Amino acid sequence: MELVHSGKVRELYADGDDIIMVASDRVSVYDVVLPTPIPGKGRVLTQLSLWWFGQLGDVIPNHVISATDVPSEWAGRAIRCRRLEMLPVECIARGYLAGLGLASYRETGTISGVPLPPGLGEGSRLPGPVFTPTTKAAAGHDEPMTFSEVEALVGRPVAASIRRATLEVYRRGAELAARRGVIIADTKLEFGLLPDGTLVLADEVLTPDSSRFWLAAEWRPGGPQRSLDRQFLRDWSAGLDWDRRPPGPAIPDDVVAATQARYQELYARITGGD
Ligand code: Q0Z
Repeated sequence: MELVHSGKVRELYADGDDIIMVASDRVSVYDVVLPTPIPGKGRVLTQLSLWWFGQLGDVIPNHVISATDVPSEWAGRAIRCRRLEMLPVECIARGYLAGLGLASYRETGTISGVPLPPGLGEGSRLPGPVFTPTTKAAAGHDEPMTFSEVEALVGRPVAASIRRATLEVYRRGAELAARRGVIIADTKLEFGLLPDGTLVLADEVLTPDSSRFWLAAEWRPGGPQRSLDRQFLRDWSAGLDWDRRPPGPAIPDDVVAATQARYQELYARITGGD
């Protein structure tokens, strides 16, 4: 199969008119891929994404063709998808202040041009979820876009549709996760178009590689929050003499096992299965 795109932790292949999205067991910390895989991570994230696509089927159509009709060596961690014309916008919804949203709020009191009330801090819940799109840079960093820039790029009707769909997917996902004690602070979605112009939800959905997950019981606004999946890796790597530049350090067995358990736990908690 033809390799179309290789990401930090995933690969995209073309198979005739379809594409096959394959999640690896690779993991990144502070944007650096570590040399040690987390066994089962690709499977857990793929299965979580599939579960969400199912839950969100009445919000928007998605790109999934089959979770099983994939080469056997990728069984469980690959999805056969409809090949779409992808929109050149990273669609981010934020319900809580963290990361780049926090940085923007501190500088301007706004995120993506949306004014926010004063007095919010790191980890604060926003009055309502906000659409904060960014460019899809081929290399380097994604840049924030205003909604007008999105309109100019994809046209007004599509811009309005992706904003509405992004916020609705986030609301539905956050509400479902909240019932199970998990906060989804923010999430990044990607959309594409079918040849007839139908808007389709693509890529991965509401996984810990595309979203920030916090345990509701541990939520303490006013400082950094513990990441449900990656905290073991962050805590361990913080104690190393590592400048956070590649190559990353090899992960010891006990940290691999703890991280593996967190991914498994997250899946079980959100889906109610195991
Ligand atoms: C997804 C990405 C990955 C690296 C393009 N259904 C689709 N049709 C056409 N293109 C895509 C999709 Cl999902 C598409 N990406 C993101 C995924 C590895 C980059 F697995 N880029």
